[in-house]
Formats: sequence, structure tokens, C-alpha cells
Amino acid sequence: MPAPRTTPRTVLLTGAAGGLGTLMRDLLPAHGYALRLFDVRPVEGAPEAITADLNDTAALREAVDGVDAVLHLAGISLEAPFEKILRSNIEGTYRLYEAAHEAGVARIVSASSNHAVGYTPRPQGAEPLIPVGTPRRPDTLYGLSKAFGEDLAQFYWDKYGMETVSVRIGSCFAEPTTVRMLSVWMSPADGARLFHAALSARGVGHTVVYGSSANTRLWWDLTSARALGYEPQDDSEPFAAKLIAAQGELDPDNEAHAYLGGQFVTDPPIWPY
Ligand code: NAI
Ligand code: 15L
Repeated sequence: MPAPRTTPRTVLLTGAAGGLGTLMRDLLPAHGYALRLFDVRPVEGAPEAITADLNDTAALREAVDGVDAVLHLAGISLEAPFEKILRSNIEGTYRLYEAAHEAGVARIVSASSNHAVGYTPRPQGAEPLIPVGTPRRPDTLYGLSKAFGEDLAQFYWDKYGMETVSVRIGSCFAEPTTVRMLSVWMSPADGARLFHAALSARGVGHTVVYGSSANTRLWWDLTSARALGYEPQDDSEPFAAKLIAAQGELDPDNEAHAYLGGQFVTDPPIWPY
């Protein structure tokens, strides 16, 4: 467990009622952060949380007032009708950036997704890992909104000098549940380590990183994440034998196994990924 800083930094956590938000509420305080919580849904066990939509500018102004940084996890987290994606992920993220900029917040750590590059063929055999600079190839309207989020972040850095680390998260759940996830899994503890690194590294400008553990079967390059000081401690490999016995190895001839985005490339996307 990392030593807490002497003075916790106050961080606004959007999406605090969600799966990842709930995990980070448990894990980030040990890294020295005091969290202010925000979500359109009530946050269980936290009556002090701000319950509001990302498009509620007055609520956003209150939320960002006095915080050192924002960890932006709120949004539609799967494929959905465009109107919903537009409202939460595109307009909502824009309004958050505007409020943060007006309040002089120095940095946002923003949940992008592997689905911003989901149509990138996964590396096979000895092929090189996918770099962060690979052309964006969204696999869904959802992935398209994450590509927008990355461009928004670049724009606020270039125009206003407000920093962002865009984290293209793989699959951050307690355990990997599919063979694909053996490659893209990020353990919750590594997620907290990565968000901590992204919140505390100096001079990030706009940096894009992949978010995953040090998986034996990793598909992408963690160099830019490690450059922030991220040192992943976990590997999905202990889960491999059981998952492969149940589901079989990935089949390169199966479309849903051939790209980074897994089943998100199918139309419609189907669970499990
Ligand atoms: P989730 O769906 O469990 O949580 C998202 C939260 O955002 C929900 O509590 C929801 O109420 C809130 N929200 C949605 N629209 C909102 C709005 N307009 N205003 C305020 N709050 C709103 O998703 P999860 O898994 O916790 O993911 C968190 C973030 O990380 C999402 O942005 C997702 O796209 C991203 N991500 C997550 C991955 C994962 O493995 N969990 C992988 C890649 C990206
Ligand atoms: C995501 O972007 C989703 O938010 C999450 O629920 C998972 O589906 C993850 O990607 C994944 O690729 O497994």
C-alpha cells in the first residue's frame, strides 16, 4: 500500500456511482486523495455526493470549485443510441471541461477506452504491441465518443494549457471473465496505481496511455503509462487456464476475436466482450 501524502489532493470523481467509480472510491484514498463525488445517480453510502447530470452547469461549477484535479469516469460506458451518447459523453464531457477550465482546474484524468481504437487488428504471434499513436479506429458510437474526448482534451491543452491524461482503459473489473480480457485486463489495484500516476506526474500536457495490467498476453504498449510513473503489479495469467478451458483460444478467423475491441466490432455488440 503506498504511503498517503501528507496533504491529500482534492479530486472530483465523476461517475462515482458506477462500477469503476465504486472501485476507485475504495482504492484512491490510500494514495492520498480526498474525493468529491459526482454522478447522475445517487452514490450509495455517500449522501454528501453531488447528484447531478454532466449537463447541469450550475452543479458542475459547484463540483469543480476548489478541486486540484478531476478523475472523469462519468458517461455511457457501452454502445447505446446516438442521442444518449451525444448527451452524456460528448455534450456532458464538453461541459465538464468548460467548467473545469473556468475554475482554473489544472488537470483532468479522463476515461477513454480501447474502443477508440477498437478496429485495430490485435497483434498476433510475435507482431509488435499496438502503440498509443496508432490511428484511431472507433468500433462503436461509444468508441467514437471516446475519440472525441481525446480530441477535446488535446484542444483544451493546446488552447488553454489545461492538462489531461486520456486513459484508454482495457477491461477494469475484479477479474478477467473472457479470453480476450486476458490481454486487456486492468486489475482494480493497478487501475488505482495508474490513475494516481496520471494525477500526480508532472508536465503531462495531453498524454494518451493504455490502461491495463502487466499481462503476459498484453496487446498494447504501456510505455507512455510507465513514463508517468505507473508500475503495474498484476498479470491476468493466473486466470488463463480456466478461461481457455471453458471458452477456447481466440480464433483469428472470428471477427470478434481479430480486433482490439472484441465483440464491440460486431453489429450489434454482444456480451461477453
Ligand atoms: P458505469 O456505467 O458502471 O458507470 C458510469 C457512471 O456514469 C454511472 O454511474 C452513471 O450514472 C454515470 N453517468 C452516466 N451519464 C452521466 C451523466 N450524463 N451525468 C452524470 N453521470 C453520468 O461504467 P464504468 O465501468 O464504471 O466505467 C467508467 C468510465 O470508464 C466510463 O466512462 C467508461 O466508458 C470508461 N471505461 C470503463 C472500462 C471498464 O473496464 N470498466 C473500460 C474502458 C472505459
Ligand atoms: C469499455 O469501454 C466498457 O466501458 C467496459 O464495460 C468494457 O466493456 C471494456 O470496454 C472492454 O473492452 O472490455
